[in-house]
Amino acid sequence: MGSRRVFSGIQPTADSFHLGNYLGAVRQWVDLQESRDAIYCVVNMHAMTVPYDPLTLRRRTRVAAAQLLGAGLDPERCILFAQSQVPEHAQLSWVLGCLTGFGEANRMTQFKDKSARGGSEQASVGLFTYPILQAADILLYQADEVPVGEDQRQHLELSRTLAQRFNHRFGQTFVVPAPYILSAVSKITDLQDPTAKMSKSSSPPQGIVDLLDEPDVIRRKIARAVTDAGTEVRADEDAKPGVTNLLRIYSALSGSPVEEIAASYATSGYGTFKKDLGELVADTFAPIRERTAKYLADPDALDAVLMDGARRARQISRETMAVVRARCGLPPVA
Ligand code: AQP
Repeated sequence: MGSRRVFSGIQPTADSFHLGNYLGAVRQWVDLQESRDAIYCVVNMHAMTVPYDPLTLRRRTRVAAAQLLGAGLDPERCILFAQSQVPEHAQLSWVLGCLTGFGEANRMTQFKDKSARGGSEQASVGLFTYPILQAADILLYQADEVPVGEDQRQHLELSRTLAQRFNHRFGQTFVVPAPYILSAVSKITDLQDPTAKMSKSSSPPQGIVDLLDEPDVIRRKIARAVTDAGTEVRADEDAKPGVTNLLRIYSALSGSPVEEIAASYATSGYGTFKKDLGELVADTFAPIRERTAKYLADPDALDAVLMDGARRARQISRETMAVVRARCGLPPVA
């Protein structure tokens, strides 16, 4: 038996990924390529579900791929491509959309949040059907596990439901994927509002640490992170959500347990703690930023990596879609 397969995607919706994307997803992607059959995707079609500019989307797709490579993805150890390069994603999405109830799709909280932000009349049908395209991304590759942050749990549950429904109606076809969510890093919060998720589209710039921020900017943002009343460095989700978020980040990047870190800053107060954390984040991101710049300096080579990944991905996705068509009563494609 081959190794278990993982699949995950990330949207090119900003000029940089942030600390939440890195700790919640990308770092797991890098680790998992060592032990799993790993397939990763820059989900540029998902980025079209909100208003966008074509040139910016093109640029950000490259920037996203460069950051993933800069963070440690290795095309020899995983498949990396852009979603739009593999047409089977959209094809399977249609099939799954025809199996999804309107009420079921309407219960997705991310759609509610994002459409409420832009005015629900303005929201696109693509934003509404986003989780169905996401299910297609995952099911096409028969993924066993999907490394994501906590915010994606509901979407993943829909992917599981759709896989089971298809299998039940048309015969065993899809692997039912399991979430791979590490609770310690699954919800990194906004530095300015520690009750909200750190988010590319809804956090203010001061609330986000970008992977590509200059070291000085990183140090400053962490130094200005909202901490809570008092001076004691200790984890307490309810009373000290800001400090708790910073402790989680510190722990994830240093490998030391939260309690040990809290104990070592017991007498020094927030200032020293935040200064050291700023250094730690800056030191972690600096080499990633440098490697990303190198990949971006040669866009042709970057495009070639994605194209090669897309070719390899298509060998799998074509096979899945051929089975899906046959099961659904659709003739083969020309
Ligand atoms: N704050 C977070 N903590 C932990 N994990 C997070 N992820 C996102 N934010 C956090 C995880 O990062 C992966 C890629 O996310 P995405 O870009 O595809 O979309 P998202 O979840 O919607 O992230 P954002 O930053 O909020 O982007 P926008 O604003 O564009 O929608 C996913 O695995 C996600 O769970």
